[in-house]
Amino acid sequence: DPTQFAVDLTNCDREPIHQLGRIQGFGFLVAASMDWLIQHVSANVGAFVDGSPDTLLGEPLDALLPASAMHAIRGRLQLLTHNEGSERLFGFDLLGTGRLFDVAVHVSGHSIVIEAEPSAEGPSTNPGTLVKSLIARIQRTDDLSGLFRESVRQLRAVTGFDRVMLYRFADDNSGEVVAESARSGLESFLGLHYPATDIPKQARALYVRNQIRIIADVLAEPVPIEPGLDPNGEALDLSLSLLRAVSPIHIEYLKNMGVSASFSISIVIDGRLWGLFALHHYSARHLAMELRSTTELFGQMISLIIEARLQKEQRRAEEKVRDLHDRFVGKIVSATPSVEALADFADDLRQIVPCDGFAVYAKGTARSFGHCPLPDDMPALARFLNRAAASRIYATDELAAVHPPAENYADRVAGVLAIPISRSPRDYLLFFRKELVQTIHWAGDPASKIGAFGPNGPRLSPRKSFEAWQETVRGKSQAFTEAEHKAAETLRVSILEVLLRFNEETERRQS
Ligand code: BLA
Repeated sequence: DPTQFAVDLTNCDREPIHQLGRIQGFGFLVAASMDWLIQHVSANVGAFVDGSPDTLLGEPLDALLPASAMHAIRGRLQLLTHNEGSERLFGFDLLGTGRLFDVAVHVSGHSIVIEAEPSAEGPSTNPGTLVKSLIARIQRTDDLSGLFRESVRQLRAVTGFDRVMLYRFADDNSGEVVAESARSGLESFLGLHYPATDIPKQARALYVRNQIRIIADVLAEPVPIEPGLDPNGEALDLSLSLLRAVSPIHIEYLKNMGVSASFSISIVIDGRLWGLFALHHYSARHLAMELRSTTELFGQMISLIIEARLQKEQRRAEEKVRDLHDRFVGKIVSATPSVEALADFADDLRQIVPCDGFAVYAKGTARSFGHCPLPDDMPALARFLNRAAASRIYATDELAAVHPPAENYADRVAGVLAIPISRSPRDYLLFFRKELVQTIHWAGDPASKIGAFGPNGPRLSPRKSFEAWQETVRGKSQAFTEAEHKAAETLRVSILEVLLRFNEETERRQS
């Protein structure tokens, strides 16, 4: 029985979070077979409709819903593509009683799933108008970080949550809070990193398919779906559900950080979970399904905008590096080019490949700038590179792992990119980076304000989680990107050409 899975810190990537057999009690769920017989209902159904699990299970759905609702639901189902996603009806008289519901319908396996929650009272802003004005404000920002800041600000204004964060995933699926808008007086999480395990892989996969999830009240008792297993022994798959109750381990995380309600919206780029908006509230908070759907649409539009901006930003960065490169080449051709003289252009070179330290190693001696190994450590590093870099660019974000003597200067250098610039003895331009964790600090109050932790202890808290991330990157620098590799390769070719031409001219003059 999947609902009996005992989850702890060691097995959370195997918890079947889409099949926990429970929903949140602010709405109810009815699942029917393809021939419209009721197969499952949530145990709280009696609070919303005239009936109970006992009287409803096995009955035809039209015993519960009027013909107008059956018609509308059939119509919505036809809008689904390959039975993926869910369709919605807002402010809909589902039961024919005059009471209005927001309704979501989707297909799960061999079931049609209908979820309903009472509609918000009072006038609501037209979703189209709202998204249009949100997007207009965001389009006016002129760079990515401005766009991130504006989007969290807008989401906070629209939802009223106490804190809105934009959480961006790195290639290793760890994440960083890249923008935050929070009610004053709250500790900031901006700039902090968390390990991949904080959002396990089945959750990340689920968030690509179903792009919003609310946890309206971490203290609310989840409501079981009855029966838990169908006659074939299977639990209803709630992947596309809007009412799904979430993993108890994540509830513990939220409680440990003092959060009472959470809402998150996926940012999916190229079919991958690029990041998510994480919204927190410090008391219970429910958002009407219509507003959740509006923010879901906002999430889809902002994903497209971020994708376009990332491409633009990348083009801009490439142009900038090309300009810097051309300027540098212009300067060395008019100087007296020699390998040693390259050190005079340290400032230009450091802009082309960003680093914390730079050195020119030529004819057995080094000229160093910033965070570098000591001169005595350089010859051993050069011998290591002679073996590693067969006249190619070599880069590592964890030098000590491949060259143990680097442990002696781990306090200054964790990663290096090396450009070989002559054959024998081999000379190098060296771009050093320091350990990443040294550059990121927890700025918050060191005394945790929360006294009690759940059964899994303090691990499920942002501070312990940040520490866990620090452990995963201990001894590593920021990795050298593909673009930086390319820039370095272009630099290598240009420098060799300039040096070669100069040597030829010198020889001609001498003969
Ligand atoms: C889900 N974990 C999540 C979600 C977030 C985080 C944003 C999405 C669900 C939501 O909307 O709340 C992580 N939240 C964070 C982080 C911060 C934050 C890092 O506010 C930092 C400020 N979580 C753990 C560990 C496990 C774990 C160690 O930290 C497992 C061992 C599990 N997290 C876990 C699970 C889910 C989750 C199972 C999925 C919840 C669900 O959708 O059912």
